[in-house]
Amino acid sequence: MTNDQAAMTNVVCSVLTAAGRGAIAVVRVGGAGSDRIVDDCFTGASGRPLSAAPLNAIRFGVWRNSGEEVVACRRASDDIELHCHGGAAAVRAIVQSLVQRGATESNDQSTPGSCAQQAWRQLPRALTQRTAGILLDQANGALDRALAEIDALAKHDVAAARAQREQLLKFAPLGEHLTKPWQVVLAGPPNAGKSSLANALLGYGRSIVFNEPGTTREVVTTTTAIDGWPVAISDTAGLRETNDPLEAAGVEQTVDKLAGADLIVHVSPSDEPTPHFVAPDSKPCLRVISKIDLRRPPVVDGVLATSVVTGEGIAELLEAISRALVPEAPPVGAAVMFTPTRS
Ligand SMILES: Nc1nc2c(ncn2[C@@H]2O[C@H](COP(=O)(O)OP(=O)(O)OP(=O)(O)O)[C@@H](O)[C@H]2O)c(=O)[nH]1
Ligand SMILES: [Mg+2]
Repeated sequence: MTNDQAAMTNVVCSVLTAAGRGAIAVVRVGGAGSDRIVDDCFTGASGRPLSAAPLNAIRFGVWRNSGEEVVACRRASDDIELHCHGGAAAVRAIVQSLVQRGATESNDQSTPGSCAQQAWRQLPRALTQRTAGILLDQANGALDRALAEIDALAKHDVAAARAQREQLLKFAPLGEHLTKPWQVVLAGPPNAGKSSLANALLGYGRSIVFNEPGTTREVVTTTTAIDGWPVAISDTAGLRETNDPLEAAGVEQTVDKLAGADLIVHVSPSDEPTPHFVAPDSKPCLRVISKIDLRRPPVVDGVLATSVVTGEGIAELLEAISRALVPEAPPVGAAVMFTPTRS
Protein backbone atom coordinates (compact mmCIF):
# COMPACT_ATOMS: atom_id res chain seq x y z
CA MET A 1 0.00 0.00 0.00
CA THR A 2 1.43 3.44 -0.91
CA ASN A 3 1.27 6.46 1.42
CA ASP A 4 -1.49 7.82 -0.74
CA GLN A 5 -3.49 4.64 -0.27
CA ALA A 6 -2.86 4.56 3.47
CA ALA A 7 -4.43 8.02 3.65
CA MET A 8 -7.55 6.56 2.13
CA THR A 9 -8.38 4.07 4.86
CA ASN A 10 -11.47 6.11 5.81
CA VAL A 11 -13.08 4.89 2.64
CA VAL A 12 -15.68 2.19 3.23
CA CYS A 13 -17.29 0.10 0.50
CA SER A 14 -20.47 -1.90 1.08
CA VAL A 15 -22.48 -4.15 -1.16
CA LEU A 16 -26.04 -2.86 -0.73
CA THR A 17 -27.85 -5.58 -2.66
CA ALA A 18 -28.68 -8.94 -1.13
CA ALA A 19 -26.39 -11.90 -1.73
CA GLY A 20 -27.69 -14.33 -4.35
CA ARG A 21 -28.83 -14.04 -7.92
CA GLY A 22 -29.78 -10.61 -9.16
CA ALA A 23 -29.60 -8.68 -12.42
CA ILE A 24 -27.92 -5.65 -10.88
CA ALA A 25 -25.76 -5.22 -7.80
CA VAL A 26 -25.06 -1.93 -6.05
CA VAL A 27 -21.82 -1.11 -4.28
CA ARG A 28 -21.63 2.04 -2.19
CA VAL A 29 -18.29 3.76 -1.65
CA GLY A 30 -18.27 6.37 1.10
CA GLY A 31 -15.83 8.43 3.13
CA ALA A 32 -13.11 10.96 2.43
CA GLY A 33 -11.05 9.83 -0.54
CA SER A 34 -13.82 7.84 -2.26
CA ASP A 35 -13.71 10.09 -5.33
CA ARG A 36 -10.00 9.49 -5.82
CA ILE A 37 -10.20 5.71 -5.37
CA VAL A 38 -13.10 5.40 -7.79
CA ASP A 39 -11.38 7.68 -10.34
CA ASP A 40 -8.46 5.28 -10.18
CA CYS A 41 -10.68 2.30 -11.11
CA PHE A 42 -13.47 3.67 -13.30
CA THR A 43 -13.15 5.05 -16.82
CA GLY A 44 -16.22 6.98 -17.90
CA ALA A 45 -17.42 6.64 -21.49
CA SER A 46 -16.86 10.38 -21.88
CA GLY A 47 -13.23 10.00 -20.78
CA ARG A 48 -13.76 12.45 -17.89
CA PRO A 49 -13.23 11.30 -14.29
CA LEU A 50 -16.31 10.61 -12.19
CA SER A 51 -15.17 13.20 -9.63
CA ALA A 52 -15.81 15.86 -12.30
CA ALA A 53 -19.46 14.78 -12.70
CA PRO A 54 -22.19 16.80 -10.94
CA LEU A 55 -23.96 15.19 -7.98
CA ASN A 56 -26.67 12.67 -8.94
CA ALA A 57 -25.57 12.62 -12.60
CA ILE A 58 -25.46 9.08 -13.95
CA ARG A 59 -22.23 8.08 -15.70
CA PHE A 60 -21.70 4.96 -17.76
CA GLY A 61 -18.24 3.44 -18.05
CA VAL A 62 -15.93 0.50 -17.51
CA TRP A 63 -14.27 -0.90 -14.37
CA ARG A 64 -10.65 -1.06 -15.44
CA ASN A 65 -9.38 -4.20 -13.76
CA SER A 66 -12.30 -6.41 -14.83
CA GLY A 67 -13.48 -4.70 -18.01
CA GLU A 68 -17.05 -4.87 -16.61
CA GLU A 69 -19.56 -2.21 -17.61
CA VAL A 70 -20.54 -0.07 -14.61
CA VAL A 71 -22.99 2.74 -14.02
CA ALA A 72 -21.71 5.23 -11.43
CA CYS A 73 -23.38 8.07 -9.59
CA ARG A 74 -22.01 10.55 -7.04
CA ARG A 75 -24.79 10.88 -4.45
CA ALA A 76 -22.74 13.40 -2.42
CA SER A 77 -19.11 14.37 -2.43
CA ASP A 78 -17.31 11.22 -1.33
CA ASP A 79 -20.47 9.10 -1.49
CA ILE A 80 -20.67 7.07 -4.68
CA GLU A 81 -22.99 4.36 -5.93
CA LEU A 82 -21.68 1.81 -8.42
CA HIS A 83 -24.21 -0.34 -10.26
CA CYS A 84 -22.76 -3.41 -11.91
CA HIS A 85 -23.80 -6.80 -13.21
CA GLY A 86 -25.42 -8.76 -10.34
CA GLY A 87 -23.16 -11.84 -10.58
CA ALA A 88 -20.92 -12.50 -7.57
CA ALA A 89 -17.69 -12.30 -9.67
CA ALA A 90 -18.46 -8.80 -10.97
CA VAL A 91 -19.19 -7.53 -7.46
CA ARG A 92 -16.06 -9.17 -5.99
CA ALA A 93 -13.85 -7.66 -8.71
CA ILE A 94 -15.09 -4.17 -7.83
CA VAL A 95 -14.78 -4.64 -4.07
CA GLN A 96 -11.31 -6.19 -4.42
CA SER A 97 -9.92 -3.32 -6.46
CA LEU A 98 -11.36 -0.80 -3.98
CA VAL A 99 -9.84 -2.72 -1.05
CA GLN A 100 -6.48 -2.93 -2.88
CA ARG A 101 -6.50 0.87 -2.99
CA GLY A 102 -7.06 1.21 0.74
CA ALA A 103 -10.85 0.98 1.18
CA THR A 104 -12.35 -1.16 3.94
CA GLU A 105 -15.16 -3.51 3.11
CA SER A 106 -18.12 -3.30 5.45
CA ASN A 107 -21.54 -4.91 5.58
CA ASP A 108 -23.05 -1.67 6.73
CA GLN A 109 -22.10 1.96 7.10
CA SER A 110 -23.43 2.75 10.51
CA THR A 111 -22.55 2.64 14.16
CA PRO A 112 -22.78 -0.92 15.55
CA GLY A 113 -26.01 -1.47 17.47
CA SER A 114 -27.73 1.52 15.87
CA CYS A 115 -31.14 1.54 14.17
CA ALA A 116 -29.30 2.47 10.97
CA GLN A 117 -27.31 -0.75 11.14
CA GLN A 118 -30.50 -2.76 11.62
CA ALA A 119 -32.10 -0.90 8.69
CA TRP A 120 -29.18 -1.83 6.41
CA ARG A 121 -29.73 -5.47 7.34
CA GLN A 122 -33.46 -5.22 6.66
CA LEU A 123 -33.09 -3.39 3.37
CA PRO A 124 -32.72 -6.49 1.14
CA ARG A 125 -35.96 -7.81 2.68
CA ALA A 126 -38.01 -4.73 1.74
CA LEU A 127 -40.96 -5.91 -0.33
CA THR A 128 -41.54 -2.84 -2.49
CA GLN A 129 -39.57 0.12 -3.74
CA ARG A 130 -41.64 2.40 -1.52
CA THR A 131 -40.89 0.46 1.67
CA ALA A 132 -37.22 0.14 0.59
CA GLY A 133 -37.11 3.95 0.35
CA ILE A 134 -38.40 4.26 3.91
CA LEU A 135 -35.84 1.72 5.17
CA LEU A 136 -33.09 3.53 3.28
CA ASP A 137 -33.99 6.74 5.10
CA GLN A 138 -33.56 4.88 8.41
CA ALA A 139 -30.31 3.33 7.14
CA ASN A 140 -29.14 6.87 6.47
CA GLY A 141 -29.83 7.73 10.10
CA ALA A 142 -33.35 9.30 10.21
CA LEU A 143 -34.51 7.17 13.15
CA ASP A 144 -31.22 7.43 15.07
CA ARG A 145 -31.33 11.22 14.72
CA ALA A 146 -34.96 11.40 15.86
CA LEU A 147 -34.27 9.21 18.92
CA ALA A 148 -31.21 11.28 19.84
CA GLU A 149 -33.31 14.44 19.50
CA ILE A 150 -35.99 13.04 21.82
CA ASP A 151 -33.29 12.06 24.34
CA ALA A 152 -31.78 15.54 24.24
CA LEU A 153 -35.20 17.23 24.56
CA ALA A 154 -36.21 15.02 27.50
CA LYS A 155 -33.42 16.59 29.56
CA HIS A 156 -34.96 20.07 29.57
CA ASP A 157 -38.43 19.91 27.97
CA VAL A 158 -40.38 16.77 28.78
CA ALA A 159 -43.57 17.95 27.04
CA ALA A 160 -41.71 18.63 23.80
CA ALA A 161 -39.99 15.25 24.04
CA ARG A 162 -43.36 13.58 24.52
CA ALA A 163 -44.80 15.40 21.49
CA GLN A 164 -41.83 14.26 19.36
CA ARG A 165 -42.30 10.71 20.57
CA GLU A 166 -46.01 10.80 19.62
CA GLN A 167 -45.02 12.03 16.17
CA LEU A 168 -42.59 9.13 15.86
CA LEU A 169 -45.16 6.58 17.01
CA LYS A 170 -47.60 7.77 14.35
CA PHE A 171 -45.72 5.80 11.68
CA ALA A 172 -44.93 2.77 13.85
CA PRO A 173 -47.83 0.67 12.45
CA LEU A 174 -46.44 1.27 8.94
CA GLY A 175 -42.98 0.30 10.22
CA GLU A 176 -44.31 -3.20 10.95
CA HIS A 177 -44.93 -3.75 7.26
CA LEU A 178 -41.78 -2.65 5.48
CA THR A 179 -40.64 -6.27 5.17
CA LYS A 180 -43.92 -8.06 5.95
CA PRO A 181 -47.10 -7.58 3.91
CA TRP A 182 -50.40 -6.44 5.37
CA GLN A 183 -53.02 -9.20 5.42
CA VAL A 184 -56.14 -8.11 3.53
CA VAL A 185 -58.91 -10.73 3.59
CA LEU A 186 -61.90 -10.76 1.24
CA ALA A 187 -64.91 -12.37 2.89
CA GLY A 188 -68.65 -12.60 2.39
CA PRO A 189 -71.37 -15.03 1.43
CA PRO A 190 -70.86 -17.64 -1.31
CA ASN A 191 -71.19 -16.37 -4.88
CA ALA A 192 -70.84 -12.72 -3.75
CA GLY A 193 -68.08 -12.14 -6.30
CA LYS A 194 -65.12 -12.35 -3.89
CA SER A 195 -62.87 -14.28 -6.26
CA SER A 196 -63.79 -11.98 -9.14
CA LEU A 197 -62.92 -8.98 -6.99
CA ALA A 198 -59.64 -10.55 -5.80
CA ASN A 199 -58.68 -11.12 -9.45
CA ALA A 200 -59.61 -7.53 -10.33
CA LEU A 201 -57.46 -6.19 -7.47
CA LEU A 202 -54.54 -8.41 -8.49
CA GLY A 203 -54.92 -7.68 -12.19
CA TYR A 204 -55.02 -11.31 -13.35
CA GLY A 205 -57.10 -14.47 -13.03
CA ARG A 206 -55.58 -15.93 -9.85
CA SER A 207 -58.76 -17.52 -8.40
CA ILE A 208 -61.34 -19.70 -10.10
CA VAL A 209 -64.60 -17.83 -10.72
CA PHE A 210 -67.76 -19.86 -11.21
CA ASN A 211 -71.47 -19.21 -11.06
CA GLU A 212 -72.11 -21.65 -8.25
CA PRO A 213 -71.92 -20.91 -4.54
CA GLY A 214 -69.10 -22.74 -2.75
CA THR A 215 -66.51 -22.59 -5.54
CA THR A 216 -63.56 -21.36 -3.45
CA ARG A 217 -62.63 -23.80 -0.71
CA GLU A 218 -59.08 -23.23 0.45
CA VAL A 219 -57.82 -19.72 1.16
CA VAL A 220 -56.01 -18.35 -1.91
CA THR A 221 -53.38 -15.81 -0.83
CA THR A 222 -51.40 -13.70 -3.28
CA THR A 223 -48.91 -10.97 -2.50
CA THR A 224 -49.06 -7.77 -4.49
CA ALA A 225 -48.40 -4.06 -4.08
CA ILE A 226 -51.15 -1.48 -3.68
CA ASP A 227 -49.96 2.10 -4.00
CA GLY A 228 -46.45 0.81 -3.31
CA TRP A 229 -47.46 -0.96 -0.07
CA PRO A 230 -46.92 -4.73 0.17
CA VAL A 231 -50.26 -6.49 0.59
CA ALA A 232 -51.20 -10.18 0.79
CA ILE A 233 -54.73 -10.51 -0.56
CA SER A 234 -56.63 -13.59 0.59
CA ASP A 235 -59.66 -14.85 -1.29
CA THR A 236 -61.74 -17.09 0.95
CA ALA A 237 -64.58 -19.61 0.99
CA GLY A 238 -68.03 -18.02 1.28
CA LEU A 239 -69.32 -17.77 4.84
CA ARG A 240 -72.40 -19.93 5.40
CA GLU A 241 -73.74 -22.81 7.48
CA THR A 242 -73.14 -26.03 5.57
CA ASN A 243 -73.41 -29.80 6.05
CA ASP A 244 -70.76 -30.45 3.41
CA PRO A 245 -67.62 -31.31 5.44
CA LEU A 246 -65.30 -30.10 2.67
CA GLU A 247 -67.00 -26.72 2.43
CA ALA A 248 -67.17 -26.51 6.24
CA ALA A 249 -63.38 -26.98 6.37
CA GLY A 250 -63.06 -24.06 3.95
CA VAL A 251 -65.33 -21.89 6.09
CA GLU A 252 -63.22 -22.76 9.14
CA GLN A 253 -60.10 -21.61 7.24
CA THR A 254 -61.90 -18.37 6.38
CA VAL A 255 -62.69 -17.74 10.05
CA ASP A 256 -59.02 -18.38 10.99
CA LYS A 257 -57.82 -16.08 8.24
CA LEU A 258 -60.19 -13.32 9.39
CA ALA A 259 -58.73 -13.58 12.88
CA GLY A 260 -55.27 -12.72 11.51
CA ALA A 261 -56.41 -10.01 9.10
CA ASP A 262 -55.13 -6.44 9.22
CA LEU A 263 -58.07 -5.36 7.07
CA ILE A 264 -61.26 -7.16 6.03
CA VAL A 265 -63.02 -6.42 2.76
CA HIS A 266 -66.58 -7.64 3.17
CA VAL A 267 -68.29 -8.33 -0.14
CA SER A 268 -72.06 -8.44 -0.46
CA PRO A 269 -73.79 -8.77 -3.86
CA SER A 270 -76.18 -6.04 -4.96
CA ASP A 271 -78.73 -8.57 -6.18
CA GLU A 272 -78.79 -10.52 -2.89
CA PRO A 273 -77.93 -8.17 -0.03
CA THR A 274 -76.62 -10.01 3.03
CA PRO A 275 -77.27 -9.29 6.70
CA HIS A 276 -74.97 -6.79 8.36
CA PHE A 277 -71.49 -8.28 8.82
CA VAL A 278 -69.80 -7.87 12.18
CA ALA A 279 -66.01 -7.92 11.85
CA PRO A 280 -64.30 -10.13 14.46
CA ASP A 281 -62.50 -8.23 17.25
CA SER A 282 -63.73 -4.93 15.73
CA LYS A 283 -61.10 -5.25 13.01
CA PRO A 284 -61.00 -2.53 10.35
CA CYS A 285 -63.46 -3.47 7.62
CA LEU A 286 -64.32 -2.03 4.22
CA ARG A 287 -67.83 -2.77 3.05
CA VAL A 288 -68.31 -3.47 -0.63
CA ILE A 289 -71.52 -3.99 -2.63
CA SER A 290 -70.53 -6.03 -5.67
CA LYS A 291 -72.16 -6.67 -9.08
CA ILE A 292 -73.64 -3.17 -9.31
CA ASP A 293 -74.04 -3.65 -13.06
CA LEU A 294 -76.92 -6.02 -12.19
CA ARG A 295 -78.65 -3.76 -9.71
CA ARG A 296 -77.64 -0.27 -8.71
CA PRO A 297 -77.90 0.07 -4.92
CA PRO A 298 -78.66 3.35 -3.18
CA VAL A 299 -75.51 5.28 -2.30
CA VAL A 300 -74.58 4.64 1.33
CA ASP A 301 -71.87 6.61 3.09
CA GLY A 302 -68.75 4.50 3.67
CA VAL A 303 -69.93 1.64 1.44
CA LEU A 304 -68.06 1.04 -1.80
CA ALA A 305 -69.85 -0.16 -4.93
CA THR A 306 -68.05 -2.29 -7.53
CA SER A 307 -68.56 -4.21 -10.73
CA VAL A 308 -65.89 -6.39 -12.27
CA VAL A 309 -67.92 -6.32 -15.51
CA THR A 310 -67.72 -2.54 -15.99
CA GLY A 311 -64.67 -1.96 -13.77
CA GLU A 312 -66.61 0.57 -11.74
CA GLY A 313 -65.34 1.12 -8.21
CA ILE A 314 -62.18 -1.02 -8.53
CA ALA A 315 -59.77 1.94 -8.50
CA GLU A 316 -61.72 3.43 -5.57
CA LEU A 317 -61.47 0.13 -3.69
CA LEU A 318 -57.68 -0.01 -4.25
CA GLU A 319 -57.44 3.56 -2.98
CA ALA A 320 -59.62 2.78 0.05
CA ILE A 321 -57.45 -0.24 0.92
CA SER A 322 -54.29 1.88 0.69
CA ARG A 323 -55.83 4.62 2.87
CA ALA A 324 -57.11 2.11 5.44
CA LEU A 325 -53.65 0.52 5.75
CA VAL A 326 -51.62 3.74 5.68
CA PRO A 327 -53.81 6.74 6.53
CA GLU A 328 -50.81 9.06 6.27
CA ALA A 329 -47.58 8.28 4.42
CA PRO A 330 -44.37 9.60 5.98
CA PRO A 331 -42.64 12.41 4.12
CA VAL A 332 -39.35 11.57 2.39
CA GLY A 333 -36.55 11.36 4.95
CA ALA A 334 -38.90 10.99 7.95
CA ALA A 335 -38.01 8.80 10.92
CA VAL A 336 -40.06 5.59 10.93
CA MET A 337 -39.78 2.98 13.66
CA PHE A 338 -39.64 -0.41 12.02
CA THR A 339 -39.99 -4.02 13.07
CA PRO A 340 -37.13 -6.21 11.85
CA THR A 341 -38.07 -9.58 10.32
CA ARG A 342 -35.90 -12.65 10.11
CA SER A 343 -36.16 -14.86 7.04
N1 LIG B 1 -72.67 -9.25 -13.46
C1 LIG B 1 -71.66 -9.47 -12.60
N2 LIG B 1 -71.33 -10.73 -12.26
C2 LIG B 1 -70.32 -10.92 -11.37
C3 LIG B 1 -69.59 -9.86 -10.82
N3 LIG B 1 -68.67 -10.37 -9.97
C4 LIG B 1 -68.81 -11.69 -10.01
N4 LIG B 1 -69.82 -12.06 -10.86
C5 LIG B 1 -70.28 -13.41 -11.16
O1 LIG B 1 -70.75 -14.00 -9.99
C6 LIG B 1 -70.44 -15.40 -9.97
C7 LIG B 1 -69.68 -15.74 -8.71
O2 LIG B 1 -68.45 -15.07 -8.75
P1 LIG B 1 -67.21 -15.49 -7.84
O3 LIG B 1 -66.21 -14.43 -7.98
O4 LIG B 1 -66.80 -16.88 -8.14
O5 LIG B 1 -67.89 -15.44 -6.43
P2 LIG B 1 -67.31 -15.91 -5.01
O6 LIG B 1 -67.82 -14.99 -3.99
O7 LIG B 1 -65.84 -16.09 -5.10
O8 LIG B 1 -68.00 -17.31 -4.85
P3 LIG B 1 -67.57 -18.55 -3.87
O9 LIG B 1 -66.14 -18.86 -4.14
O10 LIG B 1 -68.47 -19.63 -4.33
O11 LIG B 1 -67.85 -18.12 -2.48
C8 LIG B 1 -69.67 -15.67 -11.26
O12 LIG B 1 -70.55 -16.14 -12.25
C9 LIG B 1 -69.15 -14.29 -11.65
O13 LIG B 1 -68.93 -14.16 -13.04
C10 LIG B 1 -69.95 -8.52 -11.23
O14 LIG B 1 -69.38 -7.51 -10.80
N5 LIG B 1 -70.99 -8.39 -12.11
MG1 LIG C 1 -64.63 -17.70 -4.78
